Amino acid sequence: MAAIDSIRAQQILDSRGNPTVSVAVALDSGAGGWAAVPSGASTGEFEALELRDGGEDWGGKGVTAAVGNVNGAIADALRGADPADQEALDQAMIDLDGTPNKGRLGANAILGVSLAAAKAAAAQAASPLYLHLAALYSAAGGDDRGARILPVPMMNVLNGGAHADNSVDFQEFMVVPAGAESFPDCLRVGAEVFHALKRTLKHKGLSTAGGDEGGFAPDLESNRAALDYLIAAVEEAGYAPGVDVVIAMDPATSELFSDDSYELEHEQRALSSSEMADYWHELVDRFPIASIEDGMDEEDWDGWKLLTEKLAAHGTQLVGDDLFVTNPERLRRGIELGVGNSILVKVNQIGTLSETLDAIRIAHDADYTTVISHRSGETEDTTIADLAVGTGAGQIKTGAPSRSDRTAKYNRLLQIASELGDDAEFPGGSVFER
Ligand code: 2PG
Ligand code: MG
Repeated sequence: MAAIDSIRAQQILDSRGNPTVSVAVALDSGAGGWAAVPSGASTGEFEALELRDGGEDWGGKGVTAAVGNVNGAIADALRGADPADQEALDQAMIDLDGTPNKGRLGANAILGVSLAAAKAAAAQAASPLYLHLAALYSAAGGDDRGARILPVPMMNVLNGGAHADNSVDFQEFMVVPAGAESFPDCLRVGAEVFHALKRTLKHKGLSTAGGDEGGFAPDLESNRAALDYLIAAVEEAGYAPGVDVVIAMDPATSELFSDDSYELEHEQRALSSSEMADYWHELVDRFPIASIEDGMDEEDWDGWKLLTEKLAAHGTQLVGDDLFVTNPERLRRGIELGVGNSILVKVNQIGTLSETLDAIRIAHDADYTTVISHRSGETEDTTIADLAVGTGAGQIKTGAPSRSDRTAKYNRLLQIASELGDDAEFPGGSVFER
């Protein structure tokens, strides 16, 4: 058995120019693994804690304390441990932290080690990461989906909300080329639509400057206008909306909710939960929207229930992000209440790989779909691509087909697709069927 020899963290930059944690785990065999931690902007209230230094430097966003926790307490605790026993490593860090939200050592410190250790273990076994993650997932009781399903991507081509400085309230307008036959084909269609959208916006004299996730961030008069532009771009690229390409949205409404109402600032109106549910109903009637994420606030469980009942007949995928925060407990509560039918999975919301795999397993067992997701602040780390294939999640959300922090994940999936060759499966639109 190879054992952990050293764990070294360091502060690096994320895609927004903010500090984040990277970790290198070295084994006594000479094998090793490296990981970097992502960071959100529209973070859910119930996420595990991202430890930031505060103070003057880096606008208070330094992570030297988190780095120190890895190089000190965590490295001391895990030296000599078996990197292949992911659950034991993660549990040791959870125990060492001792808080419910990883607030003492920092979820950013813990996650960096959790992911880097998994990569070291994969390297030691000379196994591609997605196969190693598939083995961990099945050892944790996950359903065996064969580690050959390439995920259907949600590509965020038009950015608003907390991810852009424009006049669009909703955060993400995504194209999903669900009619494609394979992952590489799907990516090509998404990129073609992305370029067509640029031409369409330019033609109208609108800005083609970018938002945090690589999509465009024009000033528009309404959220509906954003959907109109998406449809126009799909057509301009030569595809049929609703057949070749469907739409997914993440309005991130927890960011818009205050005093019991949803404030659509740029449309100058506020909606109650029931009006918000009607609003979504109208939109799915009018546009080929296959998926809505965080259509209600993270604590508006009644609103969520109403939305789920209203849109169930339409077969709309209703994804809980801020609602579930990749947290097995919150997900279980949602399943019991019949709230949503899908979970967004972000490794840094919960802070360990083991708990992430738990959340995916619970979702699959309850027939909830799973969407593995990036954060708006990303790095070159591509772990989520392997996680999507390893767990057979079926869907991934990792931004526009633009900017290296986003394309790194798509490019990793292309690599996996070519490695799998004829064994690769691509679910296309069937991924939304339950
Ligand atoms: C989201 C994410 C990723 P952030 O809300 O789904 O797109 O954004 O990382 O800012 O929370
Ligand atoms: Mg979200």
